[in-house]
Amino acid sequence: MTQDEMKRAAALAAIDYIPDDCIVGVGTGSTANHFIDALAGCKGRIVGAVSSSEASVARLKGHGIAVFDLNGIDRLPVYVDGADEINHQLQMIKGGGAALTREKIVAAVAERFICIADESKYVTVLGQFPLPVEVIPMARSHVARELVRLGGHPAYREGVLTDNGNIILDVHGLRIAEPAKLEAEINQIVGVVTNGIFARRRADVLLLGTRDGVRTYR
Ligand code: ABF
Repeated sequence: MTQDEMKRAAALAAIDYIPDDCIVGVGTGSTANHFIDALAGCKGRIVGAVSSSEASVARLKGHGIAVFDLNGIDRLPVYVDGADEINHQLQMIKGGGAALTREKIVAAVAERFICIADESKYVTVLGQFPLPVEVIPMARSHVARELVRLGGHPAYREGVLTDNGNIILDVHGLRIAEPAKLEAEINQIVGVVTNGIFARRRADVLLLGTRDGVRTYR
């Protein structure tokens, strides 16, 4: 089984978690793309979606799925998205696709976060994947210096602007033993919009695509 087949299997399994007649929160990335394609097959039983990126909006609309503004809805029963790393407490690093801030906003609203991933994403300690931090452009050097003080090695992601018009610093060399603490510390740096640690709002369910099938963790 290839990595992409494991991603697809996890994405298909997420369809069982979608209640009828609801608006579904939809994430970003190649695993989320498999989920969007699967959602198209049962679009008659949902009202529509809210999305965490312009790329996913385009894919949803391409399938004829209605896309709603998050500000216009009362509740969001479920959000389905991928991750760059997820630990055994279902805390994640996200943002490899640069959509972390919108992902965190949609995740905050959702009653249930279903993470879909292939087995390579499941780790004991977060931090092998460089931590993405979205930063207001004029604060780039200041934030980079503060991230060095926290023990990281930030790298400017050249040529990338987020959907919100900001830049991304990818922080290498962190061993994230206390994800919730570091999430809060980095968010305190002036100029940071948000960082890619999802610990305060972790996933509720992980559907992990493995060579032996999809495993469920709660
Ligand atoms: C989004 O897509 C992210 O937050 C994460 O960066 C990425 C995962 O990528 P993929 O599904 O392509 O492996 O969910």
